[in-house]
Amino acid sequence: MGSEHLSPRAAIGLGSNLGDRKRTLAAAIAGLEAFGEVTAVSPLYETAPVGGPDQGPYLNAVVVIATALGPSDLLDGLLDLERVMGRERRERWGPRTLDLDLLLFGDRVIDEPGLAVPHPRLSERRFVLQPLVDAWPDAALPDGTAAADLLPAVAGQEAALAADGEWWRPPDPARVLETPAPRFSAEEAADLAGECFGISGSAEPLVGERDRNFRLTGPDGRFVLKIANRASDPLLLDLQQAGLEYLAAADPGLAVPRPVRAVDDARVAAAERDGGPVSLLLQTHLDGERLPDGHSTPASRDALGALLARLDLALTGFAHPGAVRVDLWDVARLPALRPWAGHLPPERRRVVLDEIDRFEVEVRPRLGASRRQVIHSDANPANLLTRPGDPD
Ligand code: A4P
Ligand code: MG
Repeated sequence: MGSEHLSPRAAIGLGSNLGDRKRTLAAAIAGLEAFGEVTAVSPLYETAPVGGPDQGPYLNAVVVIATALGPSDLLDGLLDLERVMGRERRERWGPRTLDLDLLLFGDRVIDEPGLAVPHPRLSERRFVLQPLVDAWPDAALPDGTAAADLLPAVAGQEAALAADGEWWRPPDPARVLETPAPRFSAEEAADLAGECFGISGSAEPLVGERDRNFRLTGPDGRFVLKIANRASDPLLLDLQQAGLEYLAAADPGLAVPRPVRAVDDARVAAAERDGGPVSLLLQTHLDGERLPDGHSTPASRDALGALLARLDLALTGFAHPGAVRVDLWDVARLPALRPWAGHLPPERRRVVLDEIDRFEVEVRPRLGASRRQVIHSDANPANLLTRPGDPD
């Protein structure tokens, strides 16, 4: 909370009326944490659309952050976040997966091309004012008008409480590691592949960390069937397959698995077994050998660097509502690991905590204003295949 004195408080309005609205807004809040410290989140309101064409109801909320970014860097960050989460810009005031508006920035008045603060339509809209006052009861416009005093004039606009309290807290990211991979035999896997993907063949188990994986071999070729961990977020499963579809179109020559759609054209197939839901992904099988443990030569590092560069280039422009998520592996969320430092011996703990402090002061403010895109960052040897007999 100490940073509140040092950093201006900014209020950000969030809106969504397409897709899984609540999930999108919760993920957006996880994304906002890159720009500063989230100090308050309003309840969630379902609101009737204001202006624009005929469209579905919105979910709206307001987030308050203490940020070291300047207002135009913050706005750039918000626009980037909208983009990577798959916002389509079609028409003004039209339906959208995610809209992020900078409502207030301390007591600043800004009137520049592309940035007006306070947000020009703030005082006319209950879908903004109500959650703003909930999250920041003494919020005021730069001229001193209390936001709460503007509420009676908009009381006629529809806004129904959709969720209060902790609606935005993401599921515990450690849960998927603690939930064992689902148990299925090879016969059951082959059976599921036929039912969900119309593919016949024999199945043999593969190793997997969180999911239950099988290699399928049959008349249609070789595939990898992944039976997802029950704790997996469905949006993230969809993200994996959507990313592979994007790669297939952007760089068809890239040696990555190709996703296969289910018989009902879903990216992630859904079935039921033992009274519970099962989510399945199917991808083409890549032939190759695992990189031998510890193998690292100039040639192999060079090849890996080139592959990753090509992969990330091909992912340029890829957007998906699941693209922002809370993950223990996300370097941008380093400070979230602080509580775990207690498990380290004292001398190493000091080094780690100092590094986290340095990250908060020096890296995080710059990171927030940097451009972002989805990239692949887990090229560890267990995730790589090489040409048989040629680990370079
Ligand atoms: N821009 C300038 N100032 C700001 C600011 N303070 N915050 C520029 C955010 N953006 C700002 O925005 C267009 C441009 O505005 C941005 O590129 C930025 O440079 P946009 O989001 O692409 O366009 P838009 O959202 O379609 O238009 P606009 O005018 O921003 O619409 P609003 O005011 O955001 O309204 N009804 C309900 N119930 N709930 C809603 O959330 N939202 C809208 C959109 C309409 N009706 C709604 C809701
Ligand atoms: Mg907007």
